[in-house]
Amino acid sequence: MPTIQNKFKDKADIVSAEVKDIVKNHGDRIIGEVKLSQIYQGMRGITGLVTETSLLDSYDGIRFRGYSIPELKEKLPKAEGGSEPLPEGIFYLMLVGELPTEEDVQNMSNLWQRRSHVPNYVLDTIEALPETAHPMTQFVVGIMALQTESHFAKKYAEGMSKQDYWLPVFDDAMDLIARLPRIAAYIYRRKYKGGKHIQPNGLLDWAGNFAHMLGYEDEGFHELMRLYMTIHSDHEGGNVSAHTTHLVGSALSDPYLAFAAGMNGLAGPLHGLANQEVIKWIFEMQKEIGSDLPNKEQIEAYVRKTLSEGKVVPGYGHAVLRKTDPRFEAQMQFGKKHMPDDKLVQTVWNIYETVPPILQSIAKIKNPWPNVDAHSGALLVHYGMVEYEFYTVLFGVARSLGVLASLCWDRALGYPLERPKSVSNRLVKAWLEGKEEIWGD
Ligand code: HAX
Repeated sequence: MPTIQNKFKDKADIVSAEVKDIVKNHGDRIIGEVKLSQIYQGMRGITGLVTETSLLDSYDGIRFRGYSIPELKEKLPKAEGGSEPLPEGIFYLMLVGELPTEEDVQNMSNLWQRRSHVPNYVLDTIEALPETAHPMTQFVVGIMALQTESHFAKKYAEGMSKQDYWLPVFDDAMDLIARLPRIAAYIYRRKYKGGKHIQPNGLLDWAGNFAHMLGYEDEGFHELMRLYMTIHSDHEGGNVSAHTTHLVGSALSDPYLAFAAGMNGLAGPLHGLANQEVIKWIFEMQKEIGSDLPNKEQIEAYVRKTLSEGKVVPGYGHAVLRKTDPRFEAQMQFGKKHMPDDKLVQTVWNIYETVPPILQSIAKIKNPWPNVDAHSGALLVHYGMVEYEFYTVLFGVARSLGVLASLCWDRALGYPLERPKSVSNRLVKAWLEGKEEIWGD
């Protein structure tokens, strides 16, 4: 049986030949036009990247290698007795483009298990930070400390052919994914559980072991982690964390440097930090209203107050999606199955009934529907994980699967340094007055 590394390389060689052919024979085809408003407004809708692992449709939502989340829930291998997909499976699918067998997933689990050792100096580096440091800061510092382990950085320094870049990048990606749960769990136990750390359990799957190291032995929480890691893994290439990882990687910065950069982007409140903001906002609403199950009128009044203060309603809206995020729906289904009577979860559902009509009435808001972050916190709180500042770290561990699979593809396909053209306001004004050409070199 070919190793995962050989299987990836075989696939990549085929795609690499296809890409060369596309660029050679069709490179002059025009696929869109760019409006001035788009370059001022976050480049929305400009197609500028190729990403293999997943594709986002505004109405259909995310598809991983063509498979929707409901399809993956059915088709990906599960843990024994479980019903949620194992994240090892989605990584395999994103990396090689084929659904894995049970054996493929077991092999991936074993491979990550073997690569999971985190050197003590990494933990010592985290310890050097004040406990009060945000968990995302501790996470990025941990990743950066681990960078000394980079195969790519070492091989590049020794001198390496471009043809060989993919292999040490692949090794770094696998090492990083294997080690992130330990780093994340270490930060959680350090910050919130008095430094009482829990040793890994080599018999568990990647997400199950992560849940175990965090200190949660409830099988429901293990199932939640498997689902959470799977649905948060990727969201095509243009989102801030994926794009940043790709961009920094394009400078041949090694996977540790590139992934840490992506995580700094995930730590922004308009991106991954929204998951902590949602729960914080709901807790504040409960406190102000004086009820742990506010009714819809109370929720509506609180939403209007949030908007009147010039703040965003966290967990709602999206740069690409124009309907309820299928990742929100997957979490809602999990809630209905495991905790239908939980008041916080019910509050999330009541917010879902209340917020969209309000946001729909505001013309400038393009998407009034909930995104992935609107639901995740309430499920975590149900199992006792109330420390919402930690939530984005969970997202970060999950996001490693997609962005690092993509980084392997970037190097295997030989994608070059990313360097879009920018213009100045002065040039735009001169161009509008017909005084200068905007198309420079
Ligand atoms: N509440 C209030 N106002 C909102 C809003 C919301 N939930 N969503 C959008 N708007 C506002 C924008 O702030 C913007 O206002 P200005 O023109 O005054 O700046 C206007 O509506 C147009 O925005 P848009 O075109 O609809 O949306 P964008 O593509 O610019 O932004 C965001 C998308 C996700 C950043 C935005 O919807 C938002 O801030 N949502 C709340 C934060 C959030 O949930 N982020 C997580 C997104 C998913 C994700 O990446 N998870 O990791």
